Amino acid sequence: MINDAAAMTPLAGQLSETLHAGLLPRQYADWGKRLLQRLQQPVQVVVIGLPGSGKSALIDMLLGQPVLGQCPSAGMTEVRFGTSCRAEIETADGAIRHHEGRLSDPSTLTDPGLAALRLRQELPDPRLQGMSLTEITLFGAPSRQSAIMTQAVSYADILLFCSTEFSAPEQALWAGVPDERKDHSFLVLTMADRRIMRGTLEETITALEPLAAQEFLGLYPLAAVQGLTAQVGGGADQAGLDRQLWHSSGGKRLYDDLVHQIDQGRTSDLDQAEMLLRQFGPPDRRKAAPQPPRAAAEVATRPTAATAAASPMQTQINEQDLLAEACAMIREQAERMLAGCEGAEPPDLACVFDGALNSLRQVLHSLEPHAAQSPRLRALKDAAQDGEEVLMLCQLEQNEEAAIDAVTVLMQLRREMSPPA
Ligand SMILES: Nc1nc2c(ncn2[C@@H]2O[C@H](COP(=O)(O)OP(=O)(O)OP(=O)(O)O)[C@@H](O)[C@H]2O)c(=O)[nH]1
Ligand SMILES: [Mg+2]
Repeated sequence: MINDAAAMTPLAGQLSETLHAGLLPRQYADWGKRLLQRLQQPVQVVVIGLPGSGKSALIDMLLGQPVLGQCPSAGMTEVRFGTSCRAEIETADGAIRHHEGRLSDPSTLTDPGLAALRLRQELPDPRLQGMSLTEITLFGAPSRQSAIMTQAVSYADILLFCSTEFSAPEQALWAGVPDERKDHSFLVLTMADRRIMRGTLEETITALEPLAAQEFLGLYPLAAVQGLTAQVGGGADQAGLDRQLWHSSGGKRLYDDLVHQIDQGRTSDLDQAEMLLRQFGPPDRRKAAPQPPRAAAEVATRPTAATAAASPMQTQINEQDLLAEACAMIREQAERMLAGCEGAEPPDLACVFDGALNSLRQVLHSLEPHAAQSPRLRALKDAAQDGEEVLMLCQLEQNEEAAIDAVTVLMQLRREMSPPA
């Protein structure tokens, strides 16, 4: 099956041309190739866990329809975008069978003894153009499970680890996952409704939360069956959603945070591609004006005196007012950044990188239309542009040292814009 939805965007096209023309220095070429690959395919979300841990139910809940249902287990089950609803079943002997419909249809796997190695489901769900969902089962002896985990980690952009208890052997398995993947992973405590019935949910959450905070983006108790019912049960609101149940099942929190994580990853990839093109792309692409904010991760740009003055009707502006406003905006953003990060342990580095980059872009946005007005404004605009690139490089490192560098770049620019004492 071909996923032909992933047509090349203009940005990916330019990156591809830059790579083919050999314009990227050797030390950036691998990074550029990996980036291009990521830009051309949907974000790979892998739902992983032991047999029967509730993976298929979670995927159905995310899709808002019973697509996998009780279909027999396979080593790997992919759900991705397609123009129609159809499934493909690959057996251990290499045979491939097609089915028009869903894997959950009772007629899909007619032979109960059939050992499916790999299942694929295509759905005309536009959300799947941005992400594909893959269920991977950790089966066999611990060494086999560990090998499956390693493969899954190399394949996944985001991991959802499903477990009803996150037992010691599961913890040992997860310990081998590289930190950069852990930073993009969710621990889903599945079948939470059963724990509620037994009265053990609270104590389990208390016991697991510190570990989850260290090893994952967070702990997500989930009653997936109820989360699906909230969407298909003919609920109260206009869209047929039972908001109360969607919320209380844990579905809403997991879904919203997953979408946010996907958006963040996408934004970071686009930023990196843009930076590479600005540095090394074709001459007409280099140092081009920054793009307007693209994604939810970027704060909305408030119209200010400075940005309002960017209208072509009003080309002259009081330089001091413009710079004073830019300085005030950096201070305001820095306070917001500090408030957002306060108390976060470990420190919320993404908040620092996003905040610093957004501030810098707003400054650039306000300076650019007036850069020709004076040598000082032109020099400051160039400094902001260089700062933007340094910040993007800092973002790649994602460590505390880089976060300090990011804030330093911002403060340096603010100092340069301040009136002489
Ligand atoms: N009560 C309750 N049952 C659930 C929940 N999630 C899954 N189940 C049930 O648990 C059983 C296993 O769930 P699946 O989603 O098939 O688990 P799986 O991890 O995909 O299983 P394999 O693919 O066989 O490894 C099924 O009978 C589900 O209906 C839940 O949140 N609450
Ligand atoms: Mg399953």
